[in-house]
Amino acid sequence: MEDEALLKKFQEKIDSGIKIEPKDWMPEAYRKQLIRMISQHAHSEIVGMLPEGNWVTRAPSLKRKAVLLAKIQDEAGHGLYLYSAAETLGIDRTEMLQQLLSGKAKYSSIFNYPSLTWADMGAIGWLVDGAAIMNQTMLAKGSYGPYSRAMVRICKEESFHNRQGYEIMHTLANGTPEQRAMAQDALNRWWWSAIMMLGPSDSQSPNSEQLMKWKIKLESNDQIRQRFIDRTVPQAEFLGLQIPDKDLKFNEKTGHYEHGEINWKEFFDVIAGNGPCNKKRMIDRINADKNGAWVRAAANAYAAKKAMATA
Ligand code: FAQ
Repeated sequence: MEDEALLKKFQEKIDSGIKIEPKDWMPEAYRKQLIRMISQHAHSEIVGMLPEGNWVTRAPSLKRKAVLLAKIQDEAGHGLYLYSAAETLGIDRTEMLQQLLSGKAKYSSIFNYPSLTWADMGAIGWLVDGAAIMNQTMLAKGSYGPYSRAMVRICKEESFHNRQGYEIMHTLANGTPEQRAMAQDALNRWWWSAIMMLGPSDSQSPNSEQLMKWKIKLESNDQIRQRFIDRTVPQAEFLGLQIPDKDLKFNEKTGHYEHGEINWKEFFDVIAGNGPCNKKRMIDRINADKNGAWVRAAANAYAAKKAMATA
């Protein structure tokens, strides 16, 4: 009975737009869903550094290199905000990282595709950050205080990432025929995976209903996907590039673009670990963890020594 009364009060709070804070009562399932989502999101940020890291040493100019480095460092920062937000729910970041490194935890499907040319740095910023922003501006209005506040800050930085990607695409699309071909090739390879990273279609999304009731998510995967497509197609047109979807058409009545069939088999294969780069991404993260062990040990030793000195 007590639980039912608490649940009712909890739902009323959410329905009236009051944020849930770490020390507030919350159903165990709400806490677990948030840990699942926030930790997957944090892992995505740090695994997401890898495809771009591939081009740091081969950026076409010092300026491009500096901007790319800044973007990659931002992603590490996003990981930190998100691990911290998850920790407010009673899980330790060491445990979350262990779940990632053991292959138990998920991270975004999109980062299991290779970054083959410099134009991919443009396509990732334009399409991947573009899709991420579309989702995250919605998550920034979500019911859990620490996650929604982290999202506000992350979205500001993602906007810069999105612009830098579009600017790279714009430069290439207005460059030599070879550069233009590189831009088109990158769009061809990243379009469908960017569409898919927004999650399975609503009919195949087991978590959405409960997440929307709790206002962790305010819109469904398909709603966000539609908004992303509606916003991105005119941007491709402005670049003079072709979206690789022969069935894409604008519906005058609805005011939305209709798209071709999405290859959900590919999506589920990728999240099951069988994408082109899943194994490489895990090996790279495991090595990064091993190579960073001495830094963590030194930082902990320094903190312990400082604590003893002030005790
Ligand atoms: N990849 O029931 P739903 C970024 C899983 S950040 C892998 O619909 P939900 C920034 C899902 O976990 C990108 N798995 O799930 C950046 C569930 O499995 P589970 C990351 C996926 O939670 C840019 C199952 O499928 N953003 O890009 C994916 O309601 C450039 C059923 O799905 C976030 O994580 C996927 N794409 O909706 C960084 C945002 N989609 O856990 C570097 C926060 C679904 O039950 C460079 N997360 N699954 O075993 C979300 O908004 C949601 O979790 C969704 C999925 C929308 C991703």
